[in-house]
Amino acid sequence: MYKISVIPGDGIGPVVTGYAVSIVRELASRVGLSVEFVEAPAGDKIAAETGEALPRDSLKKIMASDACLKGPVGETAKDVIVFLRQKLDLYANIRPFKTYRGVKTYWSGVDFVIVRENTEDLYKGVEDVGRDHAVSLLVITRFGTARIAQVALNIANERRRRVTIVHKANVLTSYRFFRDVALEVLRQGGISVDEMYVDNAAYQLVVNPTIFDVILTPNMFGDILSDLAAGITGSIGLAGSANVGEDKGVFEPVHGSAPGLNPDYANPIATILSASYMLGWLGMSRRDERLSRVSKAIERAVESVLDEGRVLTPDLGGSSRGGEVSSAILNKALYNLNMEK
Ligand code: GGG
Repeated sequence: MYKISVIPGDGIGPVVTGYAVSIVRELASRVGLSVEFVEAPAGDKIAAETGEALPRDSLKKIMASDACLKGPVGETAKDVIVFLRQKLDLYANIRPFKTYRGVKTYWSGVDFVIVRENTEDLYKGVEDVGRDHAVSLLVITRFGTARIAQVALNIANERRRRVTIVHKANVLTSYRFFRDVALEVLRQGGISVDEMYVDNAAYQLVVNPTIFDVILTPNMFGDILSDLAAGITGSIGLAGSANVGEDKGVFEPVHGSAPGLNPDYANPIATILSASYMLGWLGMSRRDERLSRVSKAIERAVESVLDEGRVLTPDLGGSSRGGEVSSAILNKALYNLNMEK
């Protein structure tokens, strides 16, 4: 039995996490997996009700679960996801970006992963604010950089074996340190390694995104470049992510809670893909092939739906509801699982 904690979140969060949970529940039962979902409220809404963005009871549920699926939270990101990354030492934030045939984009053939260091940099939260000043400490350690570089290396070895370290070494010595430590690790790996200033990386992502395979970057640059990368793929509604450490994982869409959007028309794919990454990670860490099969079935189903381009939410130029997209993905994933038999 696997226990999955679910943070429904704010805005469109409860609706998109609901679709992802339904898909996982249905597919898990088909391969004989027993999965229990435990709701762990966090975010703006629960903060308004209780005064706590991440109530103690929710934290307990998350820590006691095998993995957590998290919806977007509104203004309380710092108290929820940034806190969880620190508390559970989820040091690797893995964010894949791809273009699909049925989604209108300027570029085709884009396929890269941003590997974002997730516990250090300015997001460490070492800050001092007074009436006339505000200071945030930029923390980069050898330990933190070496372990995220190792993650980038491992991912590159499963892909096209190329890592681009993105930094700002010409201005900040902390980022020069990040670059140098990352280079030490990656040069031992027998893969192709290059480096780029973050400003140039932002430009190259817009004018030449197919050059990238794995981008390794500190926390804040990873946050910002992720939204840019999502824009290249047609919509931030397609970008899922994994926050993982040695034995814990929280999986979430890259997008925010979109409070102005009708939740019925929100794109659920980022959350559905995040659920697929969660099952893939759990399958590897628990050595359970059934989880990996469901994960792959979902990912392939998303790919088919987006390649066909017939059932798309308005962010992708379509007129379908999130529920129709979710059903189309579930049907294709069921087909994928049956075809394996
Ligand atoms: N990029 C859209 C968004 O609102 N993301 C939520 C957020 O800011 N999360 C904090 C983080 O990823 O560091």
